[in-house]
Order: sequence, then C-alpha cells, then structure tokens
Amino acid sequence: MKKYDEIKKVTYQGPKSKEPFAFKYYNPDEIIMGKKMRDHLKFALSYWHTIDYVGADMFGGATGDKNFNLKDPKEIYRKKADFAFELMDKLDIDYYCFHDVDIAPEGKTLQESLDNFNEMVDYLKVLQDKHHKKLLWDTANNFGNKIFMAGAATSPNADIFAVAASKVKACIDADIKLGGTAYVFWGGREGYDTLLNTNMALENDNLARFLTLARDYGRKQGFKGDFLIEPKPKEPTKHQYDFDAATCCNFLRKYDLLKDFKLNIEANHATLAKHDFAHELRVARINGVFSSIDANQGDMLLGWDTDEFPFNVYDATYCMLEVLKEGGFKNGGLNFDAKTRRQSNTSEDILLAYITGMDTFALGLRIAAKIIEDGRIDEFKEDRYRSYKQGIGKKIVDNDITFEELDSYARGLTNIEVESGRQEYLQEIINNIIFSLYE
Ligand code: XUL
Ligand code: CO
Repeated sequence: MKKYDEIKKVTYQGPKSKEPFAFKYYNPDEIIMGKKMRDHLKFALSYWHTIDYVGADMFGGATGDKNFNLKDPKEIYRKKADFAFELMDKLDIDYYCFHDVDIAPEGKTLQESLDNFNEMVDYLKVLQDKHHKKLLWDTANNFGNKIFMAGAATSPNADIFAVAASKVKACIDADIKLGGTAYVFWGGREGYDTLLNTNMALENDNLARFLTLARDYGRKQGFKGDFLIEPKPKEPTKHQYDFDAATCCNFLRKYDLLKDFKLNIEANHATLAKHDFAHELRVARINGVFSSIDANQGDMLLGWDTDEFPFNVYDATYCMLEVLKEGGFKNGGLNFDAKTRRQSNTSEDILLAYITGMDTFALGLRIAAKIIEDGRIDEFKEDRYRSYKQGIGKKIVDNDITFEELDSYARGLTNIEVESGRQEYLQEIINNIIFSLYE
C-alpha cells in the first residue's frame, strides 16, 4: 500500500477501481438531481479525532502520535493545522469544523488559553484563504477540563457559567472571523448522574439563559448562521438534557429559541437514544429545525459512542433521502469524526477512513436520488393516506369538523377496511434499487 506522502490527491476512479486511495462513488463535480455531489454532501473535516485523537481508550494510552516530532505546543498546533489543510486538499473536502481546544494548546489561565486560541484562529484564516476552504462551524469544548466536571451552563457553580460564556464568546468571534455558517452546542456534561444532588429546574433554566445570552451576543456581532444543538441521550452523564431531537424541540419551544436554533443530528447519538438515524432527521425536519449532520456511526453491539467512520450504506441512504427531501443543506453540512480505530494508527488510515466515509455517503446520495426518481416509495406513501384527500378525511385535515360530526359519521360506517402496510414490498424495492445501481 502507498504511503501517505505519496498520495497527492484522492480522485474518483469509479466502482471497479481497486485502488485503496481512490473514490469509488464520490465524484465531487458530478451532477446528481441538478446539483454537484460536493454541494449535496458539503463534507466537513472534524478536527478533534482527525487531528488530535491518538488511539487512547479507557484501558490504554496512545497508539499513535500527532505531535510530528515537535516539542513546543504552539509549533505542534501550527503543524496540526498544516496537516488538517493538507488532508482537506488531498481529499477534496471543502469545509472543516473544530472545538476551541482542538486547534490551540490550553494555557495555565483562561486568558492564556484565549490568547493561544485567537492566535491560532488568525493562522487558520491564513490557511483557509490559501487553500480555498471554508469553516462550517466551531464550538467550545466546555466539558474536558476538570472545572466542567459538573457541567458548564448547568454547573452548580456560577463562576463556571461565566468561564463557559467567555469560551463560547471567543468561539462565536472566531466563527464570524472565519465565515462559519453555524455554531454548535453539544451538551458535553449538561446533564446529571443522580437527582439526589441535582436541581433540574434551575439547570434547565440556566441552560436556556446561557443559549439566549450566546444568541443575543452572536446576533449583536452580526452572526447570521444557525445556532445548533447536537442531541445525545447519555455519555458522559447518565442523562443528558439534550436527549434526542424531540426533547430538544420541546426545550427550544419552551424557552422561545426556535427562531435561532436548529439541530446538528449525529448518527451514533441517534442510536444511543434507541432511534434510527433517519428518525432523528425526520423529527428535526418536521419541526423545522434540521440543519446539519455529524455523520459518524456507532456499533450496535457496543452501545457507547464509538464515533466510527461511516460505512453503513443503508443508514447513509435513508439519511440522504431526508437531506434531499429537505431540499439540501443550507447553513449546515455533513461533518465526519472519522475516528480511526485504535489499531489503525497511521496517516494512511486517516485517509482511508475519510475515503470510506465519503464514499458511503456518496453511495447513499446516489441511491437516495434513484429512490426518488423511481417514485414507487413516494407513490405508495401518497396513496396510503388518500382518505385524507376527500370526504371526512379532508374535513379533518382542514380542521373543519367537530367531535359530534365524527361521532355521527362513525356510527354510519358499515364496511371499514385498513389496508396492508406492505413493508415487505417496500423493503424489496429499496434492495432492488441498491443492488441494481451498478448492474
Ligand atoms: C460528542 C460529540 C462532539 C460534538 C461536538 O459525542 O459528538 O464531538 O460533535 O462537540
Ligand atoms: Co458529534
């Protein structure tokens, strides 16, 4: 197998290619349903695992090294940034995203950390202009440092609320400077482990206060993008407040934040909440809060957040079907943790993880487009609800009926038939489209 340095650019070679460092399905400038694949997919490189993760798990330390034989922390982070943009060039990825602590070393004080961060933001600006890349979103890591052990906005200590605000403020400023189109709040440790020590009402109100203050600051500074919540049901806390898409919608509605906040749906978080990935996307869509996707998948047998690079074609297909039905990404995109496995500890593995993930979603897009063009699934669904197009059904959806009228209508019914849902037929259609795609 070729070495990382030998691979200058990963190009599309089509499904018959056996070249490991080539796309088999992702052809960035190919038009599908009137749009380039790159614009449908809006791939974003996620900094954290790609650039910083070195294979450590709960039972052992690093298996890789991302310090590039350097000692000075500032030099290391500059080199990491160079590496990130080199990767984006090789993979033809247009966007990236990061946490504050991913891009710069943490200092001994908050002030020192902010200075390091701002210095690196300026460096990223130089790199993104030089490499013609765009920031999709950034976020503050308000969960790693021990001061956040009891949460950030939901910490029982108000000083921590202030520290968290200072970090988010710096990230919003950076987002504006780098032209990001979204800002992400993943809950981190905003949740609890036991009700015995938790004032849930105050913590929820404070979380809403924090998001409102961040929104007000961002808008005042001219940020026009989406503020995003990334739902997750558990991990690190036993119960995360942003449990799933429906819970987040309720929260946003209760605190009057729906105008500015949408969701960043992560595949692995959906399954941790015992939902399909597509379920979470659909809930977001029907509530008008779909924006962006964190595409790494989980492992159903493990049951924790494995953040694995995506290779499940069915999930990617149903995901891209939701994205197409939504009319595509607007301020959001599709970011990858693409966390290589602990045993995959080389730069080649990072490329291979991205190639597999991007090809999986490219294939998902191609299949989803075919499902729409084929039309059988949509036709079936449309026909299944035809009773709401006329007569009593039409009156129901037009809100033009009373319970008394329904009662007298129902008493007059003599022959009621509920038709088969035909799930078997529909699943066969999906398989048929998938497996005849390259015949
Ligand atoms: C954690 C997770 C985060 C967010 C950004 O489970 O998914 O990396 O995507 O904070
Ligand atoms: Co995520």
